[in-house]
Amino acid sequence: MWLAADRLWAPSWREARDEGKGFRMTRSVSVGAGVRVAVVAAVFVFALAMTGCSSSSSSSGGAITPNATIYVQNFQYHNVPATLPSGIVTLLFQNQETFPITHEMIPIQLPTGKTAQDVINEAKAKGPASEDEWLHIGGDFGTADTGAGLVEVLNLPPGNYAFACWQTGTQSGGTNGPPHAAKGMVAEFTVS
Ligand SMILES: [Cu+2]
Repeated sequence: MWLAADRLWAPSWREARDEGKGFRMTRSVSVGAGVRVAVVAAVFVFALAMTGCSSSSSSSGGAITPNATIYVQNFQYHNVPATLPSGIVTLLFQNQETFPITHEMIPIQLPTGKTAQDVINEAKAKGPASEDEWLHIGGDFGTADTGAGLVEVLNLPPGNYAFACWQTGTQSGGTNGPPHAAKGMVAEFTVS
């Protein structure tokens, strides 16, 4: 059942991303098909919960209870846990800007010795293309416009990671500003 939903739904999701950033190369760590399906299924269930059935409080589908709710305001992530447990973690990412803009929360691995500041510096120096310098963990979960949110399900081994946003929208409505990572939209976290 979820496999069918994956086939129907995932391609249009990826196409939408490709249209937004045609040059972007997806370079994600290969996770098991089961995890990939679980991620898609989790987002799918969340989407269903957000778009309908609001009167059904006793749904048998099982509501998602995130381990943490992270939100973005003023091009900064807020409430990013300093440490997350290894294993499967569910995070709700919400765009709570006061102006219309698109954000994302892409998990990347930080190589030994690298910090969020390095991600910021590379984004300043190389622009959106700097995204491909970092190993994407768990893939590209898509974007959230102001007022919207999405669920990310991660299965991470111990290590150092960061969330970052390479979207290029500006507060005044432009589309080709610096990647938000260059404005400091990067947050480190540790998995132990
Ligand atoms: Cu952003």
